Amino acid sequence: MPRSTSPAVATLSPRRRGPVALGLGILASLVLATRSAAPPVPAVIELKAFMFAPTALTVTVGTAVAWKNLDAEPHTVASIDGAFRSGALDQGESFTFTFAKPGTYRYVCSIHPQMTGTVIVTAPP
Ligand SMILES: [Cu+2]
Repeated sequence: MPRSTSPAVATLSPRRRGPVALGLGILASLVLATRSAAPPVPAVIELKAFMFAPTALTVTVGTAVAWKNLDAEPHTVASIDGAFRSGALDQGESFTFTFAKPGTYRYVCSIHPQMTGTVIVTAPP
């Protein structure tokens, strides 16, 4: 039994669909633009099991990075070039440094120098 064509379908002309398609196009562009930007990274580095996690972190200029000690042992965060240096962080304590200049910042725990990490600071896009 043949189905009759619905008048509602007939009114979906390209002209009617135009604005919707345009809107979806803009939405898709926004999603793509968001995706192509640098992915959001956690600006928190955990100190646990005598390691910095993540070992290397990339952030943009102006980002505040927080190091949080989860170990029962105290740790410090000391940049090799002297850009930043925390005091001893007991378990649960944090140290925060805001990176104002692009560059590669290598750091260690001054108590356990085998603990090393890197923060890479990039200029804003
Ligand atoms: Cu340490």
